[in-house]
Amino acid sequence: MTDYLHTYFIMGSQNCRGNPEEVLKQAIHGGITAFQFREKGTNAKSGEEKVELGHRLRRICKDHGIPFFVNDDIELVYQLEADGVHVGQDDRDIREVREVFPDLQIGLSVSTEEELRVSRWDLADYLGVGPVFKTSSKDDAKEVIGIQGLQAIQGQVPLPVVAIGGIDESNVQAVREAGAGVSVISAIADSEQPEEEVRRLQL
Ligand code: TZP
Ligand code: MG
Repeated sequence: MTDYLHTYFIMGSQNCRGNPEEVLKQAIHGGITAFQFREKGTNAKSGEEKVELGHRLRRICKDHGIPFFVNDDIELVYQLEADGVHVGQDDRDIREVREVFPDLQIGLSVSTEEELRVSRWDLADYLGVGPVFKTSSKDDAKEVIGIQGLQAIQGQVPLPVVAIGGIDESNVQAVREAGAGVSVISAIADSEQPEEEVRRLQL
């Protein structure tokens, strides 16, 4: 597994119990290995507000040497000078994204073997696979695939995989045992103690 995928924190202001910058700082102190800015869905910021928050979070990551990814928004990748971008099946085509960003890290979401088959996963640096468990953080989440579904996809591609969806301290061990990286929104962003929560995910 690629090192930065070990504990990959994803969030936008809409996911946070506290101030997003504070949540991110605490998560970094707890030991996250990458961050993705995903300002999306109900109550998400847009326009200038989104860009400004992005700049502040980007700065925090830079100061701490944490790779900074942007979800989906190509323009924002430029504006924030992100280290990478994550795209879903319904977002920008990964061929286009790879063409504009030949040197950035690119992540691609995959939830089924069928999606994998029709995807240009060979253009990605890693796959985000899930939802492995039930999630409330994505309105249009696909069906839960379980650890078995995760392993089925892992077995088919020579790419590092980060698992997503409903991962918390109660089930993280199974994901670690499968050899996948762990990505998390709510277990950290909606925690009263983000730093401690990150530590509890470090099996
Ligand atoms: N893609 C599949 S599930 C999911 C995304 C973005 C949300 C994961 O959030 P949580 O709170 O860790 O279940
Ligand atoms: Mg997307």
